[in-house]
Parts: sequence; C-alpha cells; structure tokens
Amino acid sequence: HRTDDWWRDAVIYQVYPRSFADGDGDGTGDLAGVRAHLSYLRELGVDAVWFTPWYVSPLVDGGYDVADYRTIDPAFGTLEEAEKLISEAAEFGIRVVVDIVPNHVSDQHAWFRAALAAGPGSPERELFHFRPGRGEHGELPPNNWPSQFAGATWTRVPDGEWYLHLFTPEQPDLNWAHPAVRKEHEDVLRFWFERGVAGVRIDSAALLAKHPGLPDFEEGVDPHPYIDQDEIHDIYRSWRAIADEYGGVFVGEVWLPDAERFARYLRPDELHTAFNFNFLACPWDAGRLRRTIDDTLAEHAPVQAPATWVLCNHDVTRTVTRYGRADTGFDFAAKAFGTPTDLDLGTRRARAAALLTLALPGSVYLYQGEELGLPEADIPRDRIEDPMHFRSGGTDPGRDGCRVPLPWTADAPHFGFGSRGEPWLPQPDDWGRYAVDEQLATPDSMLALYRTALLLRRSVAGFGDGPMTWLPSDDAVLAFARPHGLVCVVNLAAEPAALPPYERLILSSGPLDGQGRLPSDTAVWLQT
Ligand code: TEU
Repeated sequence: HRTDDWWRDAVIYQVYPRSFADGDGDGTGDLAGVRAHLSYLRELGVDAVWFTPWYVSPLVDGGYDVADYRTIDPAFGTLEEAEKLISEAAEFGIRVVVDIVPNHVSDQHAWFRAALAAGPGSPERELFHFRPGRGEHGELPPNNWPSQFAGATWTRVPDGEWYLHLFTPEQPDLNWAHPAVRKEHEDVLRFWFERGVAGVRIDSAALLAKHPGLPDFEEGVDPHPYIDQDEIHDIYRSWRAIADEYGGVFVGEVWLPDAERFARYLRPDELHTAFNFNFLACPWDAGRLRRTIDDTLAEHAPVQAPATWVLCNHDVTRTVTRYGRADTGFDFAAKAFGTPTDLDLGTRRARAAALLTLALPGSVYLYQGEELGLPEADIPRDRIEDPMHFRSGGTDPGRDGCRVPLPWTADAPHFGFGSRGEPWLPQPDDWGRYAVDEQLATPDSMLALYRTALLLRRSVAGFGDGPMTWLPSDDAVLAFARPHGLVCVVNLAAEPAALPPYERLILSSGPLDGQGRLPSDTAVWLQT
C-alpha cells in the first residue's frame, strides 16, 4: 500500500528503553541494546517502533519527567546514537515514533528552575501555573483539582506560591495559554521530524489546556476543568500542519471514554490516530468485546481515521495476568497486591486476543514482552520505583510489574538482558522460561505465534484498514470476515465452537477437538 499511508494498518512495537536490552552492561537498557536487536524486531515483523521517552530525565516517572526534549538521557545514549538508530531502523524497514510529553516538564527542566529562582510575578513563572494559596495565610492549595495519580496536585514553594502538577510534584504542568509554550513544542516537533522520525506519540494528550481561572472541580459538572478542554484542538491543528510538512503522523494518548469527545481529536486536521483504551480496558467477554469493537469502528468512521487496538502498555497490568484473573478488564483503581491469577488460562486467552487484535481493521500497538507472553512480575516492596505506588500510600503495586527487563537468553546472566550490572528492576527467577532463545526453539511459543501472525498479516491480502463484517455465531463466539475471504473466529464460550470448513491459516492454541471444533478461549484465522 502507499507508503504515506503506512500508519493506517501498521503494527507498532512499543520499546521501553530502560528495560528492552542493556548494551553497555550497567543494568539499564539503552539505545545500544536496541541497535543490537533490530534484526529481532525485523524478524518479529513490526512496521515501526515507538520509544517511550528517551530524553534527559531524573526518571522520577520513568522518563515522563523530561528535563531536556532535545537531548538523549546519558543512561540511554547520545543524540548521535539516536540518529544512527533511526537510520539503521529504516534500513530494516522499521519506522521510529518518539514520545512527546507536552503537559508537564521535569522540575529539573531549565524553565522550571528559572521560574523557581525568578520568584512571584516574574515572566518565568507564567510558563507554569503558579498561584497564591487560599486560606488566611495562603496555606491551602489554590483549588481542589484531583490528581491523575493519587495525591496532591499543588505543591508550595518556599516563597509561598503554589504550582500545579497533575502528576507528581516533580512534573510541573506547563501553561498552554502561553505563546512561548506553544512555540517551544512546535520547535521540538520539528527537531525530531528533522531527524527522520515518522511519528510522534503525544503523552496525556487531553490534559494540556486548563480552564482559565482554574476553577474548582465539581463532581458531575461539565466541562471538567482540565480534561478535554475545547482549546486543546487549536493546539493540535497547528501541530498537524507541522507534521504534514514532514509526512509525520501522530498517535494521541487520549483517555476519554466518551466516543464523540474522543473522535474530535481525530478530525482530518488534528491527530491521525489515538490509542483505543476502551478496547484495552474491555473484559474478556464476547458481548462486551463485540460492542467495544462496534463502538470503536462507529466512532472512527465519520472522521475516516483508522482505529487502533491496544492490549497492553507500560502503564497497565500485563495481558496474560489480566486475562488470568476473575476480573479480566482493566481498571487503574482496582490494581492490588496478591490478586489470584491463573497464568495458563490467561496465556491461552492472550494468545486468542493476539489473533483477534491483529485481524481487526486499523493499526495495532504491541508492548515489548507481550510477544513473549510475559506475566506481570511481583516486585519486592523495597524495589518498587513507580511513584504511583508511593502516592497511593503503598496500597497500589504501581506499574513496575510490567516494566521488568526482558529475558533474551535463558542461560545467561540476567537472562541476557545485559552482561554485568544488576537489572534496575529484579527479574523473577523463572524469567528464563520466557526467554527469546527458548521461544525461538519452541514451535508453539507465544513468540512463534506472533511471528507467524505478523508474517501472515503482511503477506495475506485482506488485513489492513478495510471493512469487517460480523458473521452469524453463538453469543459467546466472535466471528467476522475481512476482505479477500479472510475470516477470524474467536471462541469465548466454555464449550467448543463449530467452524466453517475453510482453509486454516493459524490457530492460537491447538488442537481442534475430534469433531474439528474450536476449543474454548481459542482463535483461528481462516481463508475461504
Ligand atoms: O499516562 C497518562 C496517565 O497516566 C493518565 O492518563 C492516567 O493513566 C489515567 O488518567 C488514569 O488515571 C502517561 C504515561 O503513559 C505515563 O507513563 C505517565 O506516568 C503519565 O503520562 C505522566 O506523564
């Protein structure tokens, strides 16, 4: 298909650089590690790689606290190396997507340090949301806004003013009503497009604009004072004009359950795509999935944007773990220590979900380690780093369990992640059974399933961003046709399901039963 349309049905692999592969052996993943494994990504069959933030950062929030948007964190490498990586990836047919964090900066960013030093009333403070406090002595925060993580959204500085941070205190929010903030981000976009990146993921994309005057939040009163303000669309229209100059594409991190509000971000002069979190959050239930898929396609159709399908990312519980629990949906608020999990069941469902996802119209995001079927790891409490854990008062395990360094080699120190240093997060003792080399030698491994499915997706006509049609089936079975006679059937019933007598391309877990029926929690691709 046309190269400028590549993103409409691309499979985009998410690299969390700190945990992908450690090239210099210090225990932290880096760009050298990624460069050493580009052939792995090519053989996996992905079209592009999205890197979560690789910029200079104190890593309070895993790199989403950016101190300098134009420099690579020395722990990961250098800008020259990033440029090399981008061109080497291109030689492997892989495009690069970078992550831009426009809502906030690190408290170590030059702008915020200058704002602190310059004091109340200074132009430097206008780049952020500094306010006097409420109460007789300004001892109360300026408003009652809820945090995106647990905890406070305002922090007081020694001169008495407070500053707004929707996430941690180390992530002060920028004032997007200020022209210098807009100009800076437009320059940063150009900076990365000039270096050959094909796309940009926009972090917390619905949060940038704040209601003028920063009024209190009132439950149930619309509009929300900082989620999905109308002014935000103006920002993305100017960004789109820049992307169009370079042929670059956007994917917005837009957590908005409301279909209509969500679709506004996808208008033809705004973002090309946005993550489909309704699908990610959907439980393993045929009726719910069917509805979510229908709603997704219906909301994308009027704006002619392709849907995206996401099963996991660096913020949520690993898929095999989630599907192995009684509550198979995803809810941040429901994260808890010690939830009973059946990993065999979860893995079976995750395998079926992989074939379902890859057969749907649109593009797919694949988070590193999902192709290995990694479960959520239990992180010993004294090794947890995620601020979400601390801000919950220690009740929420946080997001480290899906960020554990990858196992590459079963019989090597640190499972081949790196040579010497202790990995920054501990790898579970049994991580070797998920190692890439083990799985390459095992025909029915999760990695083998993904590689075969991705190869079929590339070589068989009918995938891509074309139409899908539901086929008649039992309620607990999802069956749909794609162009060129391609059919996908997913059985979510407890009983085996009858299959039409077509040629079988791939089965998520075998075998079929004695009567050629599809077992429970299994998916198949057929060619009519
Ligand atoms: O996530 C955004 C985010 O955390 C919120 O949208 C939140 O998850 C949701 O509202 C549920 O409460 C991005 C990154 O993916 C994440 O890793 C960062 O920690 C966060 O932004 C802050 O930059």
